[in-house]
Amino acid sequence: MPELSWPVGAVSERLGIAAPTLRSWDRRHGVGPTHRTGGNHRRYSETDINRVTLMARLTAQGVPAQASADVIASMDDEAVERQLTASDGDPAGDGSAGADRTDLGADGAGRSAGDGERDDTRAERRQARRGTGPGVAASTIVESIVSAAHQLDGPTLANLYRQTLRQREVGDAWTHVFAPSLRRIGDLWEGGRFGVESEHLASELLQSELRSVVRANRLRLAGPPVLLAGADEEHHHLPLVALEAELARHAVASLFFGPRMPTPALVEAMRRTTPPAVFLWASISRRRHEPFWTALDAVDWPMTVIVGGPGWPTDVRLDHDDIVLRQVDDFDAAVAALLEASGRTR
Ligand code: B12
Repeated sequence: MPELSWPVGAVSERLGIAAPTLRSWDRRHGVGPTHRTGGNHRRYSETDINRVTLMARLTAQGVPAQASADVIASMDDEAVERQLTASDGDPAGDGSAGADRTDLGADGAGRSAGDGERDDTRAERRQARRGTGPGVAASTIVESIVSAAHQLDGPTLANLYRQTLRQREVGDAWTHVFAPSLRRIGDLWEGGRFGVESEHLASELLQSELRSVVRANRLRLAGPPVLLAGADEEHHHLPLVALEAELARHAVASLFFGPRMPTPALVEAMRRTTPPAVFLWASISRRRHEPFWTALDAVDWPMTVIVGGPGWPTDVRLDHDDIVLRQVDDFDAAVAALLEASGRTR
């Protein structure tokens, strides 16, 4: 039996998307029917309709039309279907259904103007959202972030980061969206398919959006600050920025020293502030003889030293009367250790 196919008007009615928008997605972005009649009229199959439905969800999330179309073009029919099923049952697609999230509709869509999307009114977006579900899976946002970084599309990247932070708490955003995006970007760079300029842009904009969470909470910060630093000679420090933001959400003050913190300077800062905890990040493998451990001899108050990141050996040990050393493997464990050392609970 031949597959049923639908004209534009019927698709428009079924999905609640204006017919001119459907035509524009087809003409400008290649998301449309794979068949036309002899008279050149569009006819959408069920798989075409799935693609249009995903397009509606992505653009309603604030992903610009071309970036959405690029993501969709990179997926086969089964991946599109899986994506739709995931976001039907769970808008985030990662089991976090029901989490507090802000409606992303029209205000997140600023970048799409100028490419034919102006005819998408806010009402149409709302309609599209109602007809097709409220959200998209984390994996699709990751794809969009990677694609925007690749195209050096700064405004879209910033928008995707911002919208993600509006929808998700920092830890959730980091673990399910930002860290997977960074790992993808790192792998693509390693494989020679991504320039370091994309990596820099993706990192800088992410820092700036995470810092806005810190700024928004700065008046609530209380208690003695914990110290956050990158080990000496370590250039990576995004996990520290994410930790700073999450701690700020918990009203825990921190002193942020950034990457490449010289060991003597870190120990001097510890001596001067006697913090309850220090978190030290390392992405790149540490030396055999870590000078930090010896430098900790200067500490004579009870405190916790927490190390995290793939650069640390798995068996770090410290023999010190006043210091509890903890090694953590993920973001949540780092936050829990820092909150505990600061006398807070989640
Ligand atoms: C962004 C980035 C940069 C930026 C850093 C910007 C910044 N402000 O931080 C720049 C461009 C400066 C940079 C430079 C370099 N980079 Co770089 N970079 C990255 C990238 C893409 C993300 C880094 C990041 O934040 N990772 C953090 C999270 C997302 O990843 P992860 O650590 O693997 O996560 C694991 C755990 O740590 C845990 N986890 C995740 N999140 C969190 C959070 C917390 C708190 C905890 C405790 C655990 C945790 O989960 C994962 C385990 O499954 C990574 C790719 C990658 N896979 O990390 C490469 C990567 C780390 N870089 C790499 C390299 C080689 C370099 C350079 C040496 C390149 C060069 N030749 O100059 C220099 C570093 C110089 C130095 N001495 O440090 C390699 C490292 C390989 C290695 N192990 O040695 C990577 C892995 C890329 C790759 N695939 O090859 N980089």
